[in-house]
Amino acid sequence: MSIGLGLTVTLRVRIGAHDAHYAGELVDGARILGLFGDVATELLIRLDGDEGLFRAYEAVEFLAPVRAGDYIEATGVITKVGNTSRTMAFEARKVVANVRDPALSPSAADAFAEPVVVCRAIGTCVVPKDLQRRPRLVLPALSSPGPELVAKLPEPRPIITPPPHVIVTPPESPLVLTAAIVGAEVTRAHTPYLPITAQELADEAARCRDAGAAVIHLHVRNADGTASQSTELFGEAIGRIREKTDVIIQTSTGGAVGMSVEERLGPLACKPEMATLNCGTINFGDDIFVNTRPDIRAIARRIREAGSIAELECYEVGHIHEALSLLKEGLLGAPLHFQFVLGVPGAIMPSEEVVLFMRSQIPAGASWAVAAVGRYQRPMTELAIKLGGHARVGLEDNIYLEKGVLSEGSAPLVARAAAYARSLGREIVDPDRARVLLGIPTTAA
Ligand code: KMH
Ligand code: ZN
Repeated sequence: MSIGLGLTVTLRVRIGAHDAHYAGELVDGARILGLFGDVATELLIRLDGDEGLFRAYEAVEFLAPVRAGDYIEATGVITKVGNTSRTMAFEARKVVANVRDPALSPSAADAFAEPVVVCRAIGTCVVPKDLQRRPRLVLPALSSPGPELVAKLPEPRPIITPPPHVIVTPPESPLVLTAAIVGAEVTRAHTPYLPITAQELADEAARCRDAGAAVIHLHVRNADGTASQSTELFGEAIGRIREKTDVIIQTSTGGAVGMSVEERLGPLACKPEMATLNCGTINFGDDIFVNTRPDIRAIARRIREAGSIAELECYEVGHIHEALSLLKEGLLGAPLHFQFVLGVPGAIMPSEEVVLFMRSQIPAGASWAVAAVGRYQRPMTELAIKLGGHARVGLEDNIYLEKGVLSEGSAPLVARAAAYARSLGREIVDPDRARVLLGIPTTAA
């Protein structure tokens, strides 16, 4: 996997009077780029054990003036790791400034309740292969300091790099990431990283949660690796997941092609917080994934009886319209949660136009996400995140991190989506926040 994705560093500095370059004590934009250079260097040292070189900025935006006396917090996050290149997103925020009110002392200054973003940039650094001294990642330094260090620090102690979730841009629209960790079709022959036992599923769910997933889309497998919808196996997997992590568990009611509807509904006896509702029949590769209109209605009723929230799997535009019929018939409650499943061979193929059109068909207040198959997963995930939707990644839909490079489980795919989202300033929500957004009663958790 691409170690280093999502790695985040923050520096905080006071801009001195000697930095003021223009009228009104205004500071040169280059001073902020200098801070980004220092942030980038620390990121490279943590990842590669080398200072590396800054190669290019792809974009720089100056958004608010910086003046002498301002305290600037500069954050960088690694969003892409190539063989020698490391792409980073940067943000600088003003957190303290002089008041500059003639009625007050010239030394009067305020700490802001909300930081002001002064600059954003995206840039690429390079560490030549022969200078890389990996693995160097010093993760403990990125989280809160340990108790021994805290005891030695003067109070208050705000200067240690804060954990990533408090240093990203404030949310514009919160993002729910779902990890589809196993599915029904992928086998160990496709990838050795597929979780199969309840313990493996729980370990992977916890890794995905740590990487940013709030929801786990869950299938289970028999001991021989074949797909199952057995209540007992789901119960065991859910129990193990619950021991390790607080994710929302969304069980499949799709199962595998060829299963009867009754068989597919096995997990509902576990009363999961969420369950999928497949909204139509499609060619599924060379098979047919059958969801007749009466089946869909029967499954919708059973999901409701289980007290679960339905996620509406739409593999075609018409499936959205079917879901809207169910809403009218009273079989679903608003707000609806759509998953646009794109790229199943035999069904609709992914593209921006398709996503925009599908989005245009859902009612106001409904949420939407994209789950795209195979090589479409990454670009469609990024598109959905850019457009304000939610996203699902994971081995069920795609086993590769890059062309020809297997992802070591679903967590690296989640981490990459999360890093991309952070680079755009989207807040990645934790399971509890996702429960509120999805209307899941917290008592069921
Ligand atoms: N395995 C597919 C045939 C769902 O989980 O609800 C169906 C599926 C959808 O995976
Ligand atoms: Zn599934």
